[in-house]
Amino acid sequence: MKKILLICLSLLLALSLAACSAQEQPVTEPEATPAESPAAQPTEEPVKELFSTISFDESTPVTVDLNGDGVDETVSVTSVEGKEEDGVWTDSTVTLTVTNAQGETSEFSSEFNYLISAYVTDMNPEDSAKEILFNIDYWSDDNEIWIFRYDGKNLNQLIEREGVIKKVNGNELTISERVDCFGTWFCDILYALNEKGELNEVPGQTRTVSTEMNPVQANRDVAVELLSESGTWEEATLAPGASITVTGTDLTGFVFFTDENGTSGRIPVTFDGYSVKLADGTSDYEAFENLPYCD
Ligand SMILES: [Ca+2]
Ligand SMILES: [Ca+2]
Repeated sequence: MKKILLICLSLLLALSLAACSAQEQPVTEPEATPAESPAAQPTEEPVKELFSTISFDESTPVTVDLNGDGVDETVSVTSVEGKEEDGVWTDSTVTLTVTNAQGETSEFSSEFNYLISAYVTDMNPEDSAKEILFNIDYWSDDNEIWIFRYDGKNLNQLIEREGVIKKVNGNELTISERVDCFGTWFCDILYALNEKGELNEVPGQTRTVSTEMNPVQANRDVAVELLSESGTWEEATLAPGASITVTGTDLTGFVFFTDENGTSGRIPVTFDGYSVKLADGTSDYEAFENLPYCD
């Protein structure tokens, strides 16, 4: 009987030990899980990833699928400096080349001074095409922008226009453009490319201008509007000798500034081509001191 009792006790002990070890196992398993979890993470990433704009130049050609057929093309740019040979001048050229997988090339080339910038971007994520932006300085700030698409064989031009590309963000481009306003030569304007391949100004923006003559000084009474604390524009007058810092324009009806106290203000103007007229009919050159003439 004692023997049977001993056997029973031994069995109970063995069972309880087995139960203990069985309970311990789940504790060790979760410890192994964190080490495996990084491999499981990619399934949680977003399905669609937006194309990021690529900047390229002569030293860094780009390999990218331009026309969405799943096969990469190579986009490159080369410059050849103009030279004199036997009394004959050859102009400088900058050439944009797309080479497809078959080695066929499509080029855009012209006589320009130097490359400012070149990008591959995706201005419409809904279609398979990507766009090439090509910005050249022709001569002494005569800047030209082209936008191309590639169809697998040829570069097709969407846009040719003046300006310097300052920023590319999807279908939006910030372009520095020539403007003659309070002694500044350029202002930055935001454009958006639509699905038809047209570049339009983004409405309701203030174009940033930076005049080297800031602050500028009034030499007569100038009708302005100052932004009140309640957010309304109130009529005011700049006295002769008052200094303002010109900050921007909407290129339609106002030039914006801050005054000596840091108050925001705007001057009602009319734009006649590139020139600016104040409310009393005088030009910005007549009403303010030492503004340089711009072309
Ligand atoms: Ca392709
Ligand atoms: Ca696209």
